[in-house]
Amino acid sequence: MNNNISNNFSKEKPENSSMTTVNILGRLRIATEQVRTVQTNLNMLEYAEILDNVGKELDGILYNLVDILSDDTRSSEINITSNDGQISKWLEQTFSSKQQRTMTATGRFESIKAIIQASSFVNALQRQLRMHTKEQLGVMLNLPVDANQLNLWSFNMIEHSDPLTFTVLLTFHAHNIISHYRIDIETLKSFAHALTEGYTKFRAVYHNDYHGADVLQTVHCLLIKSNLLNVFTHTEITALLFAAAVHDFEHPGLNNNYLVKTKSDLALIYNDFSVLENHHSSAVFKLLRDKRFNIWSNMSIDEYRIFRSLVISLVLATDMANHASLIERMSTYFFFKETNTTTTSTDSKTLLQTLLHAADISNAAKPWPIYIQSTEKVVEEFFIQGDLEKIYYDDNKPTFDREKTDVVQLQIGFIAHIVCPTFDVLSKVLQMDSLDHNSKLSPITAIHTFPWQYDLQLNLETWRQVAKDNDNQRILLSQKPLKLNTEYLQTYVEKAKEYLKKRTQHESLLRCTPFM
Ligand code: 8BR
Ligand code: ZN
Repeated sequence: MNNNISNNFSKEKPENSSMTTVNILGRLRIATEQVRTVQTNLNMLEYAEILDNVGKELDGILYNLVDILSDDTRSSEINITSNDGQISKWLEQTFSSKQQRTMTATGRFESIKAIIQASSFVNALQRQLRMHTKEQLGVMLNLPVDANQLNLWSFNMIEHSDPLTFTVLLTFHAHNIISHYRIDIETLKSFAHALTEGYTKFRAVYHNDYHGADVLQTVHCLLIKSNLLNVFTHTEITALLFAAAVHDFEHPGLNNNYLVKTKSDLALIYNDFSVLENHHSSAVFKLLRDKRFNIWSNMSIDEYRIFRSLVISLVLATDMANHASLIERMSTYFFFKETNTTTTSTDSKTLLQTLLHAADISNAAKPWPIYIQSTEKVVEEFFIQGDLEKIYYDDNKPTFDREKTDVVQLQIGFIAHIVCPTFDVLSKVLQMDSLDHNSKLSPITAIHTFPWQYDLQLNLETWRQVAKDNDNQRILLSQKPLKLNTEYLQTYVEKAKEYLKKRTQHESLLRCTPFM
């Protein structure tokens, strides 16, 4: 029998094979060469053996490739097309990077398959969690919000005062963090107050205590509505919630680009590298050194080391420059789940980072009234930066010029190129529980699988409807500060709803019609 083919393949197990790109390309070339030159006079058994060997070799190559692709020191880029060249440039510069980074891995999943298969919706842990949530900590501490409200995707943080205090207390209680680490409630309250002081220090319009609380609540919501509670360790869940709460601590309302460009102290301290994110993390750990705020005093030294390293890597990953590489890594893992052939070891950290990143940009995936309030704030913060660039740095072409920036195109670009791909990858990885059945804001979400699915589509479609009319001045009530005409925009929300309804009907019709 012609056995050349098996002789040419390495007998190593795929996991042990060398991982250099050159090695992989060489092995791939041998594999394709052998298939191309296979003799035609073989019997079925011989063919089968050759195919089996080729299959094994390709498996090994795939293992190696995914390890290379999932290496988070690699850089990724995104290609963006927007009607507005300046907006495309901003999206590309802000959400992709060639920066190099090494991070230490902690817990590992056996495989992406394990993530998906690990749990069913109704499981002991989740039931336990809901029990805890029902205990009336809110009543005990006289909090303005009850725990069940925080379980809603459509929860609107803006409607409540002192948001970090109740969100930290309720979410930490719901995930058993207060009792597990024997955290003193007064210390936790003092910590939440100190956190709020840091978030409000620079009076940033958007990156303030509301944003911190909102990201924490959103991460909590993603955890309790998905199958993830079974997948992560308690330390990982604690690190994720804590990182969410602190991830923009002491944000000055100016972005990394500005801090680097103006040679700020912070940029010099961190050598231009994820300047803000380094500061958020460093400053909060400094806060924890103070006994009055140290909520982790009962955590063991070993656990604290893992926890701290994880929190740092999660906060650093919120640098939007990591967006492209993060989504690429997450998609690579999903590829293996989809092909259903090979499983590969993957990193729980990547999933935790993706969850925090998604929560960080989730305002665009929330019901329109919540999203539009956040947008007004985030864009006004951009414009204040633009004003400063013009006044103090004689910059005639600031990234965000309140006179010139097309807010509609900015939002279309942001949602279509950044938010949708992020939530798409989450939709593929997660299984979600039933949704906000009592949501008044977007009742239609209840029939969809994911809480964000409908709102994301509606928000994007609304801006597309606005863009069609090309009447951007009418959507503004005031240019300085930016005030959007929400009443007028509501007419476009209605148009978008109609459009989506028709499109859904059309799609279901197509699905029911054979041979179309
Ligand atoms: P941080 O909150 O960590 O800064 O990351 C979120 C970033 O996403 C913002 O700084 C901003 O660049 C971008 N972003 C968000 Br969130 N909402 C946006 C919106 N509605 N329009 C444009 N960019 C947005
Ligand atoms: Zn943020």
